[in-house]
Amino acid sequence: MSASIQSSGGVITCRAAVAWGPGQPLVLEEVEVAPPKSMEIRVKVVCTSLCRSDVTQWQSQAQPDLFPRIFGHEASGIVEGIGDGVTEFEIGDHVLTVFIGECGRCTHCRSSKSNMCQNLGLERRGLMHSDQMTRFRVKGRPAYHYCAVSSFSEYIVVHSGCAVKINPTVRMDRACLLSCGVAAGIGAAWNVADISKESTIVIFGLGTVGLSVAQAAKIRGASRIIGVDINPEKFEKGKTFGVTEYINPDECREPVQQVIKKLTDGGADFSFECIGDTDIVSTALQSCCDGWGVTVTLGVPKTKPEVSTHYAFLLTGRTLKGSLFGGWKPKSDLPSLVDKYSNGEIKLDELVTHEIPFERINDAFDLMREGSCLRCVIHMQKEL
Ligand code: COD
Ligand code: ZN
Ligand code: ZN
Repeated sequence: MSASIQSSGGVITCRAAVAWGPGQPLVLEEVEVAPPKSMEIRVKVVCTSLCRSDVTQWQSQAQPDLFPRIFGHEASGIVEGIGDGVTEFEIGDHVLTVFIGECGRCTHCRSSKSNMCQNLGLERRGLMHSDQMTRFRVKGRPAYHYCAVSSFSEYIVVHSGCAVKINPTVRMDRACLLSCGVAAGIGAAWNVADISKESTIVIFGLGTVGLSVAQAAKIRGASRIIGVDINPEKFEKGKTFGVTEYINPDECREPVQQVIKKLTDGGADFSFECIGDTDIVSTALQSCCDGWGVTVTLGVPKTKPEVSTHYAFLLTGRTLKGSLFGGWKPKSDLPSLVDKYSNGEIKLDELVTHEIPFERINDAFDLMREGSCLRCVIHMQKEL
């Protein structure tokens, strides 16, 4: 079964990896992809990497009604079709998809202080922003989207505000990493924490996101970058990204925040929660210093969404900051981040631990769940 384009402006029949229920292995199915509506584009997905939140949401029992569903959101592709009113893209443009868009018109898009577009924000109901409908059909039924992207399909329809045109000479199998996790980590360090030279950093979780915080902190001239992870294998890779010290909380005789306080003479300047565990938010807050310590949260919680901490940790001058997509405005900021990769200023290649053809997409889920994978790039269109 392979993509058969019946007519460029009409419905496309292609393959998609469909989840029929929470946690059920994906099944490659023939799906119909509608043509793009007004202000939308249709994209031929070239590469998609598996992000932790694809796995978290696929496993979650919280929205059992949103199946069959097509996950995936960290992706690069080529514009195949253009809906009415779209002037920004041409057929053949190389793009990254993004899970929060930039309409360019709303209060938040017009403010330099926010990337929380009011029209194209994080989509949680499995539908398209514009009409609350889906563009996929499988076995005669509608299939739900994920983050209004659904890149585990050979062709997808996205709002033109949720795609970013990139330099066509950049490797698509690497640029896709910048469409979510890596950009989120780098932006958390640069935009949200605004790390200063010589500062001390603690990063909870050395997955792709935590390592991206580390490389961004190193570029800013941080003097100590302490990585905390229950998997000791993560430290070796961490060194490549600037991690200078490693703590395994399972091997500590006292709470990890106490260990960090002793190591840093009272606490770090900045700490980052990159695990997706809201209990760690309080640990991260306690690991930074009184007075000016800043904790940035990046993780999408895997389970409990509430954060709880003693008020005293705030009263003594710490700041807790939330962030989504590292504060980047995707259209305004991502192209220059892609250029930084091309110029060798930021690393992506070292985060790609696995590459597989689309047919083996379930292996990517297994690898991430086993903890043996940073990013697995799924090649949608070619045999490997
Ligand atoms: N203590 C220490 N380390 C731990 C613990 C623990 N209790 N539990 C897990 N870990 C380690 C794991 O060993 C692993 O190394 C790391 O934490 C987590 O890494 P990954 O590979 O599972 O996940 P990432 O790095 O891809 O990102 C995970 C986040 C949880 C941060 C995820 O929410 C995310 O990608 N967020 C940022 C991007 C964003 O804004 N997303 C929104 C749409 S996706
Ligand atoms: Zn907007
Ligand atoms: Zn993601």
